[in-house]
Amino acid sequence: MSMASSSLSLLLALIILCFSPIQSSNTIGKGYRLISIEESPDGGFIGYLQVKQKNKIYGPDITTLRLYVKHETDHRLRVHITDAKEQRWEVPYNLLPREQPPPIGKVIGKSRKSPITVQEFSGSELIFSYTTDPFNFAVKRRSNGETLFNTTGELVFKDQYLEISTSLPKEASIYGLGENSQANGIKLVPNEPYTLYTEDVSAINLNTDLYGSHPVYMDLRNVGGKAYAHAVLLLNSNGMDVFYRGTSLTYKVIGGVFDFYFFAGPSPLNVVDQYTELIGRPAAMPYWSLGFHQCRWGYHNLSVVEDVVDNYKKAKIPLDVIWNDDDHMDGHKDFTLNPVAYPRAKLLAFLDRIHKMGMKYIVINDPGIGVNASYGVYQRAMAQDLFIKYEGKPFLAQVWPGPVYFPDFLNPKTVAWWGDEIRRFHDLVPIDGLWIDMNEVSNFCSGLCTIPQGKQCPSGEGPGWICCLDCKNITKTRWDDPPYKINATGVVAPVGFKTIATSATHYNGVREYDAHSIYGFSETIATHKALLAVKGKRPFILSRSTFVGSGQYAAHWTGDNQGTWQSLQVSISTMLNFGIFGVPMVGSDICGFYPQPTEELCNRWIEVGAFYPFSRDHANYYSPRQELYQWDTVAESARNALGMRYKILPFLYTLNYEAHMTGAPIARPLFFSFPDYTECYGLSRQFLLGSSLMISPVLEKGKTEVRALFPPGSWYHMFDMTQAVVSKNGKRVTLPAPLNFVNVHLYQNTILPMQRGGLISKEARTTPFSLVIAFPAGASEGYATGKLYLDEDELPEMKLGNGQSTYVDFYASVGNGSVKMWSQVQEGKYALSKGWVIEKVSVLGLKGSSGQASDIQINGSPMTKKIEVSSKEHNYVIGLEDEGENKSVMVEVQG
Ligand code: MIG
Repeated sequence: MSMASSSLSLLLALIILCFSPIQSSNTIGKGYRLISIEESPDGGFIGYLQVKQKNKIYGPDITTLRLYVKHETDHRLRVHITDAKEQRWEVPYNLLPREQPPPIGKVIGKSRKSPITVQEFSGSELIFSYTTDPFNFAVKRRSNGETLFNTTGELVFKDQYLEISTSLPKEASIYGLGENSQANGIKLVPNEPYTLYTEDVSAINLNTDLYGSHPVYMDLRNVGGKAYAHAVLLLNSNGMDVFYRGTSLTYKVIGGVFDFYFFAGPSPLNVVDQYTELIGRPAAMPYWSLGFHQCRWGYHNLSVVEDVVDNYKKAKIPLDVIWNDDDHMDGHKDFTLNPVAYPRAKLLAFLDRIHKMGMKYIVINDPGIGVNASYGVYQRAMAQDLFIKYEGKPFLAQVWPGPVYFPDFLNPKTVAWWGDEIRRFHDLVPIDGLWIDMNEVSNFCSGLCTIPQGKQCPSGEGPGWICCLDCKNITKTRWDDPPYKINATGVVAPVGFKTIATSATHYNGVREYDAHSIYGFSETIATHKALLAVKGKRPFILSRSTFVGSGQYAAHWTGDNQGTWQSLQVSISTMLNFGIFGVPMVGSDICGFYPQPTEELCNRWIEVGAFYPFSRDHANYYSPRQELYQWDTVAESARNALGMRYKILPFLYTLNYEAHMTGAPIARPLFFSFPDYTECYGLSRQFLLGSSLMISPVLEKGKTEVRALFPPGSWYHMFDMTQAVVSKNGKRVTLPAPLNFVNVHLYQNTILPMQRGGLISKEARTTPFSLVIAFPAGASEGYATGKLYLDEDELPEMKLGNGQSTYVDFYASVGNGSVKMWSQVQEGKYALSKGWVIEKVSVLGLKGSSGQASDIQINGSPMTKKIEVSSKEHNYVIGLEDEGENKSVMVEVQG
């Protein structure tokens, strides 16, 4: 981590700030008084806070708190508040590596004798200031003086209840705080509680806490026509309610510490860069994972799976990955094969066949390990005592296999055992990735259960998901029944409901109460480690539960949605939020998980889903079949939309690289590219891939037009590049959108690398490239840029400099009657060795008719078509590189 700003922050600036008197919004206490503050040797500041007046509401106050403030980088400020005397639970530093605050209990530096009135100290772009009595703090942006965070009211800090509020200007647009299905779109709506606690609650439940916990928000403000974005993370894994009231935000947290990180931005892309610098960069994804995936719960045997693959081929719909839900398992037990429905020899032959074509195979895996004395996986875990415990015994729960115990992934031995089980399973079935489900963690029962005497608990679907164990209420400790009740599941459901009892214990005495929301995260890390070791390749993991940092290891799908238009709409918001959460590889079950989509809906869904970063059709056990070839119209829409996806795979892969390097989301809200354009701040029915490819889908029944917002500039129609929308100041345009057709537009100033496409990404990848150069329509002067990253995509690392990757920056300009294009190539040898060529260059937007070029020559040869430079003689080698200047002119077009 950078220590760059620490010396700056040593310069204590004594500036008097006037805090306006603040009306207290809580009635829980009188807050804290700052009694001392001094520099800490690591360049931060340490202060002590004394409670002003004790009370017993939600438990006794913690008398003395320690405040630790540090400018960790020029753009990141940390404010950490904890008990001054006792170590409290924090998100484990081994799971989410980051700087550690100085240990508590030690007074560092000299105590300041003189009373402190109001002080400010600063480093970098974020200025921290505070008042002493009551203690409050504020964070300001240096460059424009804006107050970003300004605690109001009185701080509350009890063992099981922490409360803090900040005021917000009315004009702030707030995004994030999930996982949550936001019916109102990406921009948070005031007066909704945002509850964060991982829950197995179907994603069709709107505005309620779902599978993941991401206590981070982005705040976008337009100050005098210029946009500024910043983000605030409260790094805390305990359950919490965040109340957003439009002009304030209140956190009510049931444990842990206040560990705030402020990220200065100022652009949305800067924010995600700074955020993922802290929490971990999004995972490198193998190329094939950007292809299309087909899954379903209820592929009853291998022949069905084989049939699905064949039908995709017949329908000429692209397919890269075929999945199994738990149907392949024996009695729903992890790491097993059903010998009748999925005989191993046949499965291996099938995998051999599809692997040869370049296709991949992924199966599901649940954390619950069947309690079954003859089950090796169980035996080996029992032998090492690896399960989460309650009153000294493994905590009994029920999931698909019937009675189960949950592995405790906070125990390093569990991580090793899990790795070994994955290795054993991989020896049995050479899977290409893992899908980890039910890891919130989900339990069909609540409470303290035993296996009923003389009764067999059924496994599997149907009755299998009704709790059959004998259960009684847990003896209520304050962990099972905390004084403040978060709004878990949106209904009054206590913590511990249909999950592990919150008084259960993990490794080292850690309480489930604290670690609940990192269960899936800890399993994800263990799974990633295992797959990497077993396969030696870039792992692909799909996880339902996520936490801050999960994106470094896994992709995410948005859980159990419905085959409804609303679920289709909501999928866009959730996807865009996960981009902000640092989990850019995300998508929803295409055509809906249950009960079943209409043919029309499935058409529209694949037209959106073809542009999800993670694109997978998945359905429930009880739903009718919904593979894309099941309806002729859907098959056609799929060929159109996925056909386009497979042509832009090199672009998507480059976006994955960008995400991995800088945290930039693959799918982005429009405000990422047009932050000054306030019209798009709440836009949730359109989205961008990268900075300039805009998807404007139909999201309503019966519509054959779409009214889409076009931010200022020229937008070229991807399915007919002679068409352009020229938007001078930003406008809404009604576009035709027949059933089989989705509107996708490319923004000016872009060079888009494409290939010919294909039915499997492995093949599509070997085809020649084309470049689309989009200038502002009709401009006499203009420029365009683009980039392309290529590598050996199954190598664990995605980076330049290993001899197996190439990076190209493309540039083009138009001016003085001529179009020039050139490129800058890094590590060109790899691309050259692969023989990749550019077969076609299309130039859009040249003067003349609407967005079309005329009389253009390329290296002296006249163009045959109007807008396309297309000639066999012009095979431009991407890797062409002038070693000396590291730059090569690839093509010159004369206007
Ligand atoms: O209790 O494995 O969200 O995608 O098909 C349901 C069966 C368990 C939930 C997942 C869903 C999956 C299903 N699982």
